[in-house]
Amino acid sequence: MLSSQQFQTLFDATLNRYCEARFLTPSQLSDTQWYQFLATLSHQTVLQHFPANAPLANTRKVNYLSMEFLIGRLLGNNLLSLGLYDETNQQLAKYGKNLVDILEQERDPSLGNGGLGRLAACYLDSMASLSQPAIGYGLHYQYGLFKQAFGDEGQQLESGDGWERDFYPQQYHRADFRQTVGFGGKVSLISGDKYAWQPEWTIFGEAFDLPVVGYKGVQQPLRLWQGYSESAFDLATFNDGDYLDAESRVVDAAKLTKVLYPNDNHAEGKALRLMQQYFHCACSVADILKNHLAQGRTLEQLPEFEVIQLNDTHPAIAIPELLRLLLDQYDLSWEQAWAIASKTFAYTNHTLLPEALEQWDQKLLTQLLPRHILIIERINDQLRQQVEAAFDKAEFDAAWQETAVLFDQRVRMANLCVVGSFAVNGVAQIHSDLVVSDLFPAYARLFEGRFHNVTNGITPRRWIRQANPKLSALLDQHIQGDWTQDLSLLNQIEPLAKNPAFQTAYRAIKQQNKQALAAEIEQTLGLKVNCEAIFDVQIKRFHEYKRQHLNLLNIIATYQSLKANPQQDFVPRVFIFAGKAAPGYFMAKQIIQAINGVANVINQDPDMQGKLQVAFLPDYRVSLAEKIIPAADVSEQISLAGKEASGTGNMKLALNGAITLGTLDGANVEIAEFAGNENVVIFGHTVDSVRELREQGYVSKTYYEQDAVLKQAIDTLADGTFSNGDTERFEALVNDMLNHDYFCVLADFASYREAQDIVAKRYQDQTAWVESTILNTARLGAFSSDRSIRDYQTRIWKK
Ligand code: GFP
Repeated sequence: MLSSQQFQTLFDATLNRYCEARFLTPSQLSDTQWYQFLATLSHQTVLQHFPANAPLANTRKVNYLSMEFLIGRLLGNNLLSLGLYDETNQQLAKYGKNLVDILEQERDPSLGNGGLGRLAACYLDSMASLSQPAIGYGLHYQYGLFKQAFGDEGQQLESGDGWERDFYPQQYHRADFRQTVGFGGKVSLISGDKYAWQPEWTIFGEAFDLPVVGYKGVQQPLRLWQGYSESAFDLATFNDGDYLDAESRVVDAAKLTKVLYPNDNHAEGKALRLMQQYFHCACSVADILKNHLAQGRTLEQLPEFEVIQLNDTHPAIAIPELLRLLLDQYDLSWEQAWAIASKTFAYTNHTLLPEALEQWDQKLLTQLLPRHILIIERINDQLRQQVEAAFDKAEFDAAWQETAVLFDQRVRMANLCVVGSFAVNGVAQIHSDLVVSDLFPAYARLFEGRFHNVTNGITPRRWIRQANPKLSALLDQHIQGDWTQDLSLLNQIEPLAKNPAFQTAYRAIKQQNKQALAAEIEQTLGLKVNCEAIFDVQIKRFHEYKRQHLNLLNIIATYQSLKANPQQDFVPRVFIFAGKAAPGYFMAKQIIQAINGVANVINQDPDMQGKLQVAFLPDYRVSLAEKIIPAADVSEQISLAGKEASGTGNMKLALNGAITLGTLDGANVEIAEFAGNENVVIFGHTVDSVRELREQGYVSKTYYEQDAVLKQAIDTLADGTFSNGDTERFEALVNDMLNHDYFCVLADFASYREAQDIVAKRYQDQTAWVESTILNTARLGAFSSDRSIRDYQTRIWKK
C-alpha cells in the first residue's frame, strides 16, 4: 500500500507528465481531462502498489463466468478501496477542484442489463475484499446496452451506447492471452471418445483486464474478451432460412462482441447470441486450463483448485467445451473427463420464467458447434439411463420430459447446467424452494444434495459508503469497527432508533439526499418536485412481471380521486421511475410510454402542484441508481409473487432507509423477516394464492367490472386522456390487462391501494416513520454481498 507522502509524490509527478504531454498547465485542464488523469493514476496505483490475486488457502479459485458485468463507474470506488479518496480530494483542492465533480465525468460502462449483471459486479467486489481468489470472465462489448431517451409522445428511444472502451483508462490489453475459437466445420471420429473437429472459421479472442479493487483486500481481474479476425464470414451457412435477418448474414468477426443482447427475452434462434456465448466460454475455459496447468497441477486436480461458477445459463456451453478439451485435446476417457467436469461447474439460476430459460434449436447448435452437440447427446444418453434407474415405468415419461437435456429437437440449457454441475443455487430462499418444487422436482430427487440457496447481496462499499456519504459519516460516528467490511455491525444503531437526536440526524440526511435528487430531476426533466412529499421509487428494468403498470394504475386512481375531491387530507407524493425496456419488448415499451403520458398530464395540472408528481428519469444506469437510492422514502417491490427471483434493488433501498412496499416475493420475504413486519408494508397475493387464482380460472375483467376505481383508471388510459386524445396509443396495454393479465395486476390492485394508504398514514407520524427506516438500516446487514460470498464458500465452493 502507498503512504500518504508516496501518493502525493506520485500524484505530482503523474500530473506533470500528463500536462507536459498536452502542453497545458493544471489550471487549463478540463474536468474531463482531470478525470482521465485521475483514472490513469488510480489504474497505475492499483497495478503497481496493490496486492494482486489472493492466495489459495482453504478454498478453490472462483472463475465467475457471466455474459454481463454491470460494474458502474470505477474511479470513486477504486479510490475508496485504495484508501486514497480523501487524499485525492485534498490534492485536487490545491487546484480548486472537487472530486465529486470530477467523478461525474466518468461514463458507466454499460456491460449489462439489470440485476444479474449488477450482482456479478457486487460479487467481484466482495470476493476481492474478502481475498477469495477469483477472476471474472465476460465480454468486451463495443456497445453496451442502448442509451435511453424519450420521444415527444413519451416513447422509449434507443441509441448505441459506445461507452468509449477504446479510451477507457481503467483497463489494459493482455496481448499475451490471445485465444483461438472455432465455429462450424466437420467432425471425424478418431477412436473411442476422441474426435477431431475441423472448424470452418476461427476467430481470435483478445483479453482486456479491468482490475477489480477490493476494499482493503486485493485486486483481481475482470477479464473481458473481444473478438477479431482477418476476414468476414458468411453466417448464411448456418442459416435455416429464418434464423437471421438478411443484413446480418455476413458477420465481421470483430463485430462478434459488438452488441449486448438484452437478457429478458431469450434471443430465440439468434445465431450471433449463441456464437457470443460460445466465444465467451471457449476463451474463458482455455484460459482457466492454461493457468491451472501452468502451476504444475494435473487435469484431475482441476476440481480441487478451480470452480467455474455459471451466472445463469448463458455460459452453459462451457460444460461441453471443457469436456471437449479433456477428451479431444488431452486424450482423457469419457469417464475421466466427466469426473473432472461434473465436479468443476456450479450453476446459479436467476429466473423461473419459462421464456427466459434458454433453449437452442438442435439444428443450429449442430451447424455451429458440431463437436459440442455430440457431447451433449452423450450427456443426454447417460442421463436417460440414470432417470430410468431412478424412476419406475409409470413415472418415467414425466421425469424424462422434465429432465432431458435434448428434447423435441431443442437443447435445454438450464437442464445442461443442472446435469453438468455439482451444485445449483437459487438467489433467495423462496426462489430456491420454487426451483426445487416447481422447476426441477425430478432433478431434486435424482441429484440429492445438489440444490442450495444463496440469497443475493449488495456491496456496502458502493451502495452505502460511496452512494450515501452523509449516512456513512453518521454510521462511522456511532458504530465501533468498520461496518463497510462487516455489515452486521449496523445492528449497533438499533438502540438509537428511538433516540431523538439520532432520529433528527438520520432524517436530515434523508432530506438532504432528497434535495440533491430533486436538483437532478429538475436538471434532467425541468420538473421542480416537492421535497416534503414522499419520494416513492420504482427503479428496475421494465418487465410485465415487475408490474410497473400496477404502480401506474394507482397513480391514475390517486389523480382521479384528487381531482374529484381536492380538499381531501392527502400526503404529497413524488413517484419516481427509472428503467429500460428491451428494444423488442412491445408491452414493456407501452408501459414506459403510458407512465410518461400520465406524468405529462399530472405534472402540468396546476391542481396537482406540490401534491402529486411523477418523475421518470431516462437512461437508468448504475450512477443514476446511486443518486436515487439514498433519497428514497418508499421502495416499490411489487412483482407478482413467485416471479422475481430475488431482487437486489430492494436491499439497496431498504439499507438506505426506504420502507419496502412489496409482495411476498424474492428477497422481500427475507427483508420483511429481518426488518420486522411492522417496518415494511406487504400486500397482494402470495405464491399459493396465485396458484389458487389460476386454478379457479383467473378472469381479470371481473375485477375491472366490480371495482369502480379500477374501472375508471383503466378507462381513462384507454380514452385518450393521457395520450392527447389518441385512443389507440395504449390499446394493447389496456386489452392485455382486461383480457389476459398474466401477472394478475388487476387481482392485486385493491390490496395495493390499501397498502399505499397505509404508507401515507405511517408517513404522517414522522417519529415512527424515521424509527422504522433506521431499523431497516440497522437490521439488514445480512444483505451484504460479503455474506453471500461467505455462503458460497461454505455451501458450494468448499474443497
Ligand atoms: C435477475 C432476477 C432478479 C435477481 C437478479 C440477480 O435480475 O430477481 O435479483 O437476477 O440474481 F430477475 P434481472 O437481470 O432480470 O434484472
